[in-house]
Amino acid sequence: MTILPPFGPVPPAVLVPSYDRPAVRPGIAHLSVGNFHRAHQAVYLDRVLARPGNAQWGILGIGVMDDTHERAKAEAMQAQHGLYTLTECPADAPDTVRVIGAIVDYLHAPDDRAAAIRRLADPAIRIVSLTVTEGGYYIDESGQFQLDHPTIAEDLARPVPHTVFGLATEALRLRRAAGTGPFTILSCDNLPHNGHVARTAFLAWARARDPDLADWMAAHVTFPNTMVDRITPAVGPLDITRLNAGSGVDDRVPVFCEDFIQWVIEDKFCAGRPPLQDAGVLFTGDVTPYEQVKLRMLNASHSMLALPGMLMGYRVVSDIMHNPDVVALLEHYLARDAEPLLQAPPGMELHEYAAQLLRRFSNVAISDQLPRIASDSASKLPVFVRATAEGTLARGTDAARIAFLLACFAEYLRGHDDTGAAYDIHEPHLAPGDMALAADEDPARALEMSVFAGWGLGDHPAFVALFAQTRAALRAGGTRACLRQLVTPGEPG
Ligand code: CS2
Repeated sequence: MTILPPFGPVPPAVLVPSYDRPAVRPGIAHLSVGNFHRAHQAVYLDRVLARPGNAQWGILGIGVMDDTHERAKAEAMQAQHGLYTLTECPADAPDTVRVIGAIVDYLHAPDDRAAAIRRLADPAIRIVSLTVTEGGYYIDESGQFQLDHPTIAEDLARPVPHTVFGLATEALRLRRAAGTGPFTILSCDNLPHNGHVARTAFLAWARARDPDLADWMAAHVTFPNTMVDRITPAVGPLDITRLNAGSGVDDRVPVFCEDFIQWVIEDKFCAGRPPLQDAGVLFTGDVTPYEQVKLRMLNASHSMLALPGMLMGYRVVSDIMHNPDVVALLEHYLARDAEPLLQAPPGMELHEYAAQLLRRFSNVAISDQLPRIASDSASKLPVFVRATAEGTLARGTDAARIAFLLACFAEYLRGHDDTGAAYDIHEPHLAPGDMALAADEDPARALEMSVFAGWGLGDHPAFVALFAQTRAALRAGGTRACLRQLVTPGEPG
């Protein structure tokens, strides 16, 4: 038994940090500490800290959202001194449980935002990373930062801002005044060119606040693009009990995930970086092919599972992977729709990547949740599916699978599955009026929803007709029958 305060005794099978944790100081501040951060970036930093000479690269976790869930997480992380268990679940081998020690300090910004800004201004902080979700960058369909969005407009008027853009900008103001130099802003969200998107958002916020400071940021702050990957399910109360029973540790905030992990980063760090290459990170001059493959194959497949799956009554990813029609849908989508528009990154083979995805989704040990993936589809579909939809329509190839997915999204918004069972919809970024468009008696009007703005779908009357027919088929015969038609060779979808 290892005694690891404040966990107390930790069973020998649980791996614990091998390094001198009290000597570790934060060099990275992470904004918005979700499960994904704790299962992904924190794991790489844990590996970095396990090697000698890297004690300056601990993580300061900063909670940003002012809600009870975030506050409870902050209290638990503080009570546990930043420690938590991560259970990694391979498909065909026993789970591994490790205590991750990389988060050495944690603060909840809404408690004292000025203090959070001062911590970011500490010269020891050389990277500010963030995971704020696809919709968290306030970028519209033409790639502009939404300065007139109420959340942003309100924040710009506050002396002490609340948003990640404001916290980082005000910290950079202090650093410039003190001559301590910039930090790198490192987006770890699922967006193409997430560094460019972050740059657009942070600089636009700063420019609206203080053009002179924005110029300084534009000249000094770097925003590397990154591709991140690790399937990390949500953790509910039953999971906590199950995970703690498995680990033998009494952890208030355990996390679990698959055993696959990948991080590809552009090497553009204005204030230095940890030797992440020693921890398995791939550095490259151009992340584009990696992120495109990941977003358009993995994440789009996830949406392709989640939206039809919710309607068919499935709630668990590995369960729906037993449905041969669903597997055929994914295989066809990947091979016929997504792959022809992609370029394989060096050393990668797209068919093999697709086959590996199907194996990852089938992993019963993680039993990932379809509601998690379906949530915020209004932000996800433009990121994961738009390019494939546009490419398919431009090439004039079969758009039936895309019409099916978008039609399932519109039907999903009705809030109940084909058996009538209700589910919760979490769509914080749907614009007012979108729900009415989805429910309009003319099924094609759903294509006017804000989520499809800029896709140009209305310029393709054949697609609009196909979409309307697919919705009619979903309503008339149910999702399973509609899918069966779509994947059965010889029968038009
Ligand atoms: C999922 C992702 O939320 C989603 O839509 O596709 O969270 C996915 O699990 C991760 O990107 C995997 O790296």
